[in-house]
Formats: sequence, structure tokens, C-alpha cells
Amino acid sequence: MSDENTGIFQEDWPEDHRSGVVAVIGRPNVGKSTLINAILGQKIAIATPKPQTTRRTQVGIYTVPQAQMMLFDTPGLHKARNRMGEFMMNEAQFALKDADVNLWILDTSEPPTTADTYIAQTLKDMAPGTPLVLALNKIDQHKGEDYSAYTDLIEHESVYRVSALKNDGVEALVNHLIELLPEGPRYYPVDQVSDVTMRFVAAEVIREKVMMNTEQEIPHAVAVEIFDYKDNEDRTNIHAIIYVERDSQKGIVIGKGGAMIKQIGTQARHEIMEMIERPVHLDLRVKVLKNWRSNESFMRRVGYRFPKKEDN
Ligand SMILES: Nc1nc2c(ncn2[C@@H]2O[C@H](COP(=O)(O)OP(=O)(O)OP(=O)(O)O)[C@@H](O)[C@H]2O)c(=O)[nH]1
Ligand SMILES: [Mg+2]
Repeated sequence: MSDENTGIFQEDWPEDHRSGVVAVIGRPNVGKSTLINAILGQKIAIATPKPQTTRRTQVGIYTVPQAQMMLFDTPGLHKARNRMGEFMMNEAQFALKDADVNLWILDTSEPPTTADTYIAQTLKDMAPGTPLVLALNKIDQHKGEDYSAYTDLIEHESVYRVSALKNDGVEALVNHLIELLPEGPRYYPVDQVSDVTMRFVAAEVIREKVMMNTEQEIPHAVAVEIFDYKDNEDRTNIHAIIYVERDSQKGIVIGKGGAMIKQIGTQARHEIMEMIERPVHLDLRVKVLKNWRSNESFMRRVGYRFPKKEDN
């Protein structure tokens, strides 16, 4: 039952119930989205082997009887090279500034990089008083037993070794994160796992399939707009437009005789169908919009909206 004045869901949670925000941050491609999907036990965020997959902060909501944790899945911190990159950095910094706990994911399949040094500095500058937990991820690919190169990067509250992909060590990490949350109410209904709509998830799944099937510059040059999303009686009809930045990219996404776009469509349709558990008709079109990553009004249209100055 929702209390109309507060929006807080009044249920029978214990007196010492905890709730709060955990900002999940780190370089691109270290496994932030994979870890959040592992914690929630279902896929809410797309994850690919290509860096800069996540573009917009998305909230994963983890609810147990004694706590509710809002996990902010942020875009990987990197040097911005266009307006889109600036948007992504803004999203990540915004999240880590206001979190109750910061969770820094490090990729132990390779040594720390200068980007990690930069993140350490960002955390010191922007969130000096916030408890910091390190998650050393991809331990399934780490060579040796020495993790000091990662743990020496910054002072931290605690450190956990995990494999998000194999769901190894994740439970202990989650239990500790809950201990660090302040006492507070349950903000979302127990069955809500994310803050985004199915329309957004559908666009993300399509973008993921384009990213998985293409190489080099294309994964970063793709944006997906859901033109129409209708739940009819017998099936859901989705019309989406895939935007790229150049004619040559459009040719690759369509493929020989339309083979590539067909493959992307089939993969996306199956996954969306599994998620919503009903038949899906998916219609994809590919368009070119030169330099859209510097075009703020287009970015807003596809959901990459800079916060207003006063919210920042
Ligand atoms: N071997 C191994 N691979 C992992 C692990 N966790 C994630 N990966 C892989 O790492 C790649 C990147 O994962 P993502 O979850 O997309 O990474 P991210 O940090 O969200 O990346 P951005 O959104 O680009 O910032 C994917 O191919 C994952 O399958 C792990 O524990 N072990
Ligand atoms: Mg991600």
C-alpha cells in the first residue's frame, strides 16, 4: 500500500530496515552491469565485451525483508571526446557524489590503468566522506594471488573478490553493502527491479544486439529510438529506428542482402519476447544522422538528457 503523501510503500518491514543508494562505478568494460544483473538474478542492464556499453545511469532495485538497495549502474568513467561522452561522465559523477556507498569495480584480468588512477582521484575529490567498497572483479581470469596493485589505489572501507560472470563471491559483497546502508524505509514495491520502462529496455536490447554483431567504431555510433511500442491483444508491436553516423555504417548494419539487420532483429526479438513473455513483432529501420553524438537535441530525444543546471 502506498502512502500518498510520501510515496513510501508502507508494509511490514522491520524497525531497523535499511535502504539507500550504492553507486556502482569503474572504468568501461570492468563488469558493472554484469554484476548488477548477477545481484538481481535477472538481466535489467545490457552488457557487452565492448567498452562504453552503458550510457545512462539505470537503477537496479534489490529488495530483501530487511533492506532495499538502489544500485546505480553508471557509464564507465573515461575521457569524453564528444557531447555524448560528456553526458556519460556527468551521469557517473552525479551518481557517485550523492550515494550512501560507492562500489568501485576493478577488472583484475589486467593490471590497473591510468584511468583507474584518475578514478581514485575523482573519488577522493568528489566523495571523500562516502564509504568506499572495492569489488575486484573477473577473479576467474586473474593470474596469481596478489591483488595489492588494485587495493593500493585508494583507501577503502572493505574489499571483496568476485566474479560477476560466474556469480562467485557476490552474496558476501551484497550482505556487506546492506550493512553499510543507513536505516530507512522501502521506497519501491517489492517486485520492482528497475526504474526504467520496458520501452527503454527494448531499445537497449536492440542496441546490445547491434553492438554484439559489429566492430570498431559502429558500437559507439549507434543509437536506438523506439518509434512505436504497442501492446495489442495477441502480441506487442515494436517499431524501432537504429541510428548510425555514416552511410558506410548503415551498409554494415544492414549487411549483404539485409542479412545483418535480420540477425540483429531475430536476436533482439527473441530476447524481448522472453522478457515480456508474449509474442513480439519487431520492425527495424536504419537511418544515418551525421555526428549525432554532438547533437544535443537528438540525444535528448533518445533519452540522453543532461540534468538541469540546478539539479547538478
Ligand atoms: N571473465 C569474466 N568476464 C566478465 C566478468 N564480469 C563481466 N565480464 C565481462 O566483461 C564484459 C563487460 O561487462 P559489462 O558488464 O558490460 O561491463 P560494464 O562495466 O558495465 O561496461 P560499460 O557499461 O561499458 O562501462 C562483458 O563481456 C562481460 O561478460 C567476470 O567476472 N569474469
Ligand atoms: Mg555497463
